[in-house]
Amino acid sequence: MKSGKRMKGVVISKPIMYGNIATELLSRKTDHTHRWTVFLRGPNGQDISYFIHKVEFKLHETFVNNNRAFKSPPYEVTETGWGEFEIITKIYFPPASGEKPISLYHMLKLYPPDAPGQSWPKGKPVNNFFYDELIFSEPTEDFFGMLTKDAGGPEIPLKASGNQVFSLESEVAECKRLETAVVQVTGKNDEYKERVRTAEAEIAILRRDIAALESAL
Ligand code: SLL
Repeated sequence: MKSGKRMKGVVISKPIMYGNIATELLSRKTDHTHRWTVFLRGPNGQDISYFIHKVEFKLHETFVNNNRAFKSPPYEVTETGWGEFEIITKIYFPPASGEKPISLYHMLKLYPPDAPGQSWPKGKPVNNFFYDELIFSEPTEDFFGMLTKDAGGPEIPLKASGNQVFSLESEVAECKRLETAVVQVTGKNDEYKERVRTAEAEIAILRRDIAALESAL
């Protein structure tokens, strides 16, 4: 039986990985300088198609057929080209989900980051991809059924290896980095507040002195 009833208080998140890799073309027949692939996939290589209806990649208008749609994985476009631009990846969910499509904005990166004094090895791919999570708040009963259909197991591996750069371990390390940053920012904040307090006390003294001098005139 179909159920579009929303499940109160239920939140489900699904990890995704999206972005691009690019390699410089070493032999060029046209003005194209790079081969690149933009993709959306499970960060652990896991299937994500069971809760996705369609994925569209909107490329720059200079590309023929610049709106590329996929109803099944792999959700990716490989092209050659000469420039960087923003790619909109629009994810559609099954009609029964009642969910609106989600758009991800990604800057296609072809060139390596600037590292003074270091040269990028010829032919080494440039990676520019990200981990993210799709959050479904109060899904319909039908969509909940779809979202929980996978066999379970960790969504990302315990440790990073090879191409799998996002792991539970790197998540913990990232949390530690954030905690350290929070401590540093809080410390600086306290320090500046103390300086403001001292300065305000000095201003109060000076104001009193000025008032005393003015009344003595
Ligand atoms: C730039 N604002 O000027 C950007 C636009 C567009 C890149 C980049 C087309 C390839 C083709 C292509 O690479 N466009 O001709 O099929 O850098």
